[in-house]
Amino acid sequence: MEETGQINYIDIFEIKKLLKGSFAGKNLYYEEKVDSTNTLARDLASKGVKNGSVVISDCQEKGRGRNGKFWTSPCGCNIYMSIILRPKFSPEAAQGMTILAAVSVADAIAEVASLKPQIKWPNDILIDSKKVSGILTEMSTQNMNIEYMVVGIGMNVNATGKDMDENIKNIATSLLIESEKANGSNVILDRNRLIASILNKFDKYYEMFLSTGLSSVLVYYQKYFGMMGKTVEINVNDKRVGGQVVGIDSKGALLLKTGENELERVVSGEIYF
Ligand code: BT5
Repeated sequence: MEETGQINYIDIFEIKKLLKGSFAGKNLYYEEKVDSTNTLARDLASKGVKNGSVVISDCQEKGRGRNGKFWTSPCGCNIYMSIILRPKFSPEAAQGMTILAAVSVADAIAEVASLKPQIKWPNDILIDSKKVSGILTEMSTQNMNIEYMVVGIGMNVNATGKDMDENIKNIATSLLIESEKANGSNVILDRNRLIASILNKFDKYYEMFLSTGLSSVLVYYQKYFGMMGKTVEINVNDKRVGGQVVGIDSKGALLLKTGENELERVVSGEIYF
């Protein structure tokens, strides 16, 4: 950790030193500025870079969320990275990667920043009900097989209020803002440690997923899943579905109790509490 006022640079040699696993991040690509790490990762993946390669940038000019939404990506303070996967599993199982990334991010926040994150299915990490991280999973398929996947992770680390535009000011937070709230600390956080921690966790959960399936990862996910039993509304393809959250199934879909004996399985959507 470093004092406020100092910049914590992203240093891929430092990250490499901290990596424990042999998969995620073994090949690291770093660019000071990109349009979007997901776009660059897709480009590299289509040119054949290795399974487990990771693209990191210090800032993005066209950071993307889901369905054409934006991801605010100021320079010098946050994490923007994308993991390239070339899995053999079916496209149906792909949603599990968002679950893996979410639990990896939550673990890293707890480990490095000692904060208490919550996962808002499917792709948001919140602290104290505000969004600190988002995940954008994309894939390219050929003949019903996955050619490659890109798991993009954005995390607000040392951003302060002035780094956040009007659109997100009320809904977003950063690890630094939450550390100040929790324990008065204005010590900036080490992005290299956070990146390495996310990748180390991802390695662990990916191996678990390949050997025993998503159910074993969901055991860890439950720790951060703040929605069990809650009554929610969810937008599914412009349709609103209301119900009580009763779980997540083995493919990563949300299970909603919508009536006395009715269960709806939601593959993706936007939740409103
Ligand atoms: C997401 O989408 O949350 C996925 C975000 C993924 C970003 C990473 S960064 C690395 C990689 N490269 C990319 O180009 N993208 C990935 P979604 O659930 O659709 O949420 C988008 C919404 O989050 C926006 O409409 C805003 O309301 C809000 N938002 C935008 N920027 C934010 C930020 N920095 N912090 C918190 N919320 C933000």
